[in-house]
Amino acid sequence: MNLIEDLKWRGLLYQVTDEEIENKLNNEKMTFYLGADPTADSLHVGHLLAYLVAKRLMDAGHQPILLIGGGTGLVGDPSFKKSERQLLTIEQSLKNAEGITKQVKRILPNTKIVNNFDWISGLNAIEFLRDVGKHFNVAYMMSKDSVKSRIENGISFTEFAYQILQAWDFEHLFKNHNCSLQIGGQDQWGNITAGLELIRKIHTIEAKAYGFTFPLVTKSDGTKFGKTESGALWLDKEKTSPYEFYQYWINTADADVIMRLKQFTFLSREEIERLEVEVKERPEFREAQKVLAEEITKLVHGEKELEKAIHVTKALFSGKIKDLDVEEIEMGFKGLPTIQTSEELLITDALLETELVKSKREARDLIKGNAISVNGDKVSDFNFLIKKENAFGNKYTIIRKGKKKYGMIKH
Ligand code: 383
Repeated sequence: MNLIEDLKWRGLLYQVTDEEIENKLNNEKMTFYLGADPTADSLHVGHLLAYLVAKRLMDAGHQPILLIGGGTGLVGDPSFKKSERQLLTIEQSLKNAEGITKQVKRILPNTKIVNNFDWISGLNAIEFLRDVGKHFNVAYMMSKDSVKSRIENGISFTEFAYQILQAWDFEHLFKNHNCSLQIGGQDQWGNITAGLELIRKIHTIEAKAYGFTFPLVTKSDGTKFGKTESGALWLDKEKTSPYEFYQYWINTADADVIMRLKQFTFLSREEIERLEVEVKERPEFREAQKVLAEEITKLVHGEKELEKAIHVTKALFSGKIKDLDVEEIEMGFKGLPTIQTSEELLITDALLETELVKSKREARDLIKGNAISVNGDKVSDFNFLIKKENAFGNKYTIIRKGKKKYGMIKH
C-alpha cells in the first residue's frame, strides 16, 4: 500500500485541494506543515490524531514543520466555534505554547518547530492592511463555513480576520521553507484554502501549493469523541492520568474500535483485520480494545506509565489492591465518592458516609455476607476500625463493596 492508499484505508483523507496531491505524495518528497494554537496548556486527543497523520507522512519520507500558533492563538480561530472566544493574555499564550511544544516534541521527536509569533508580532497595521489584506475579497472570506455560520450570531473583526493570518503563515512557510502542503482537520479547510488563494495571488501561477484535511473523529452512539465526565481527554498526565486515558480507550464500543485502530495506531492492515475478526467472533474478550488502549497509551505516556495503568486496571478488577502504591491509588480512584476525616472511623459509619450503603443495617448485612473489604482485606467484624496508620501511604483507605463499588477515605 502506498501512502495515499493507506490514508484512505484508515479513513484519514477527507478533502483534497487538488487530485494531483495524491501523485505528489506518492512520488515526491514534500515539505508540509500542521499548526496548533496554544489555547490550552495541553493538547487533547483531537490534536493527537493530527500529529499521527503528520507522522504517517513523515514515515513516508515527507518533511514536517510543526507550527505553534503563538501569534494566531492571540486572535482566536472561529472555525467550528459557536461563539466568540475569550481572548488569551500574552502570558497565558506563552505559557500554553511552552506546554504544547513539549508535548509535540514527545510525540514527534526531532522535527522542526516554528512559532508564528515570530513573524506575526512584527506585522504592523499598515502592512497588514496593504500587503496582506488587499489580496482578500470580503465576499470570499464571508463564504467560508467557519465564518458563515457565525455571521448571524455575531463575529468580531478580530476572529473574522483570523483566516488572513493563517493564510499568511502558509505563504511565509511556502516562501521561506519551501513548504507546499498544509494539513489539518476538516475544521481547517477554510483556513487552508485561504492560504492557497494568497500564495496564488502573491507568487503567480507556477507557484503551487496544496492542502488536505482529515475527518472529525465521530462515535457511533452520537456522543462527542474525546470527552470524559471530567472534560476533555488531555495528553498531559497531570490533567488526565494515564489510567483514565487507558480506560477511555478500553471502553471503546465494538462498533468504533476498528476505526480507532486504523486512525490512532500504526498497526498493519493484517493485524487490524485480524482484530476485526476477533471483535466479530469473540467480542467478550475485548482484545481489539486492549490492543488499542495499550498502543495509544504507550505512544502518549510511554511504556512505564502504560504498565502502571494496566496494573491499576487489573487490581481494581480483581479487588487485589494491596500492592498498589499511593500514586497508583490516586490514579485509580480519582473521582470516587470520598470523605475526609482525621478520626478513626467505624466501618459501618464509613460505609454510610461514603454512601455505599443506605443504612447501618444494610452495612451489617453486607459485612455478614462477606461483601465488604478494606484496603484489599475482607472485613467480618462490625466493629472494625478504619485507622490512618493502616492507610495507603497513611493517606487513603479504600473500601470495596461487592465486586465493583468503591469508596475512599482521606485521612
Ligand atoms: C494556526 C496557524 C496556522 C495553521 C494552523 C493553526 C491552528 C488552527 C487551529 N487548529 C486546531 C487547534 O489548534 O485552530 N487554526 O486546536 C486543531 N489543530 C489540529 C487539527 C484540528 C484542529 O491543532 O482539526 C485538530 O488538531 O488541524 O481543530 O498557520
